[in-house]
Amino acid sequence: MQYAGMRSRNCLTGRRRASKIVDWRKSFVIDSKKSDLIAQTLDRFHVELPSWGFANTGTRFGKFLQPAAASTIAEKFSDAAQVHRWTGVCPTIALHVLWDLPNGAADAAEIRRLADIHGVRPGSINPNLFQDQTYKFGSFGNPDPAVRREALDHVINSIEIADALASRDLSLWFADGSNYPGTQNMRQRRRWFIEGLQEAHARLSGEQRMLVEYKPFEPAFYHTDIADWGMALLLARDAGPRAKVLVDTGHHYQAQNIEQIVAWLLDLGMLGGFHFNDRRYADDDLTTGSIDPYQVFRIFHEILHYEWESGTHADIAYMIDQSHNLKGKIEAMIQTVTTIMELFAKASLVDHKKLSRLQDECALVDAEDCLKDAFSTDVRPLIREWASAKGLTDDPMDAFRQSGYFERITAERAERNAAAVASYA
Ligand code: RM4
Ligand code: MN
Ligand code: MN
Repeated sequence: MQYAGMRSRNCLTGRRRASKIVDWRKSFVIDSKKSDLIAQTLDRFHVELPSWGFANTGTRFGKFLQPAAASTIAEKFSDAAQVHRWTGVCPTIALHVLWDLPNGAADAAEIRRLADIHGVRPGSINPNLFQDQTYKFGSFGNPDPAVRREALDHVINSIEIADALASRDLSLWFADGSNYPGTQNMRQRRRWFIEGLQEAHARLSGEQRMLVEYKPFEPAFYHTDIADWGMALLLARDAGPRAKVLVDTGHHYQAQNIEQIVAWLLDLGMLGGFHFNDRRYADDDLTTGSIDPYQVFRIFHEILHYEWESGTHADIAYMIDQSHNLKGKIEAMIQTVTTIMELFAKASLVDHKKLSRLQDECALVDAEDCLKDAFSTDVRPLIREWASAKGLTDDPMDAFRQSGYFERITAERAERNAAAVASYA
């Protein structure tokens, strides 16, 4: 161990090591640069909250009902506004059409009213093509043309909702697939998907985009029609220029290199957005960074490295897609947002110029350490500094807990939630 002012010799080179005082001055200079970098990075960082993350959701075996869970869209807006109030980086909420706008575009006026009250805008619009009985054998890939039409009409209605709410992104996830080999024509279903996506794409206007999400399995257990990023990419290209790929971090096989997918999609100009969550096994929808924070850091690093190299801003919709069966809904969301901010801030500290040089030189140890130095930096004091300068609390979780909001909604909602259905069968 070294102490301030102590000098010692490097055992390999025999050269004198710099004293701690010099190190300290150096780190002070770097720290003020770091705090500027982090402030610039966080100033332009937003992450979207999912309306469904505040509701009682569970596993396929059942739900553990929480007394404070939101069950109306008004409650979801109110809860999302809490997360934004204390973190300052969540100005939008993703809406799931069937769950949040059961009357379609007719509900848009109510959504706008809630947005005004709570200061949180509607974000991506998520059609629901998996819940109705009619979708038992799929939606866009269903062999029945009447069901395919119904699915397309729902997507078109969703685009009308997006129009009415000035929402930019239509976020498409399809549960389509099959459970048994030989039971469906996969090539034919691909062509039906192209038809449906092209027709939907033709309805987009203004700044609107279509995000195509992929998932390897669940609810279908033999084949999924959009199983991976390659299929999503090809379908998005077929759909039209406003279609991009959405990467849900929980939708990959074990050991898949997600940041490589991100790097490729960036290079191709086809990365539209993210659904953040974490997983240990499958699509577990655990809080982001709870299992593997380094993975999220590596994803952010690829994005920021791309931006540095290309001198462009990557126009990516950062969204959370989580449901919390055990943790308190709002606390889990604050924890998630805080973690995402930390990992994004860490990634902004990578010395890109140095890293590029080390990559060119194939200086493996130094290049890897360049990345890990940023990951190992405790950015929390710098984020607190940024938050205070913005007039935000420097401890979102504590501020939320002190606010009394949780106690109030628990008292208001407990009775209704206790009467909800929790069973699996
Ligand atoms: C899916 C997928 C979708 C989400 C639904 C609820 O697994 O991640 O994005 O809307 O879950
Ligand atoms: Mn998702
Ligand atoms: Mn999912």
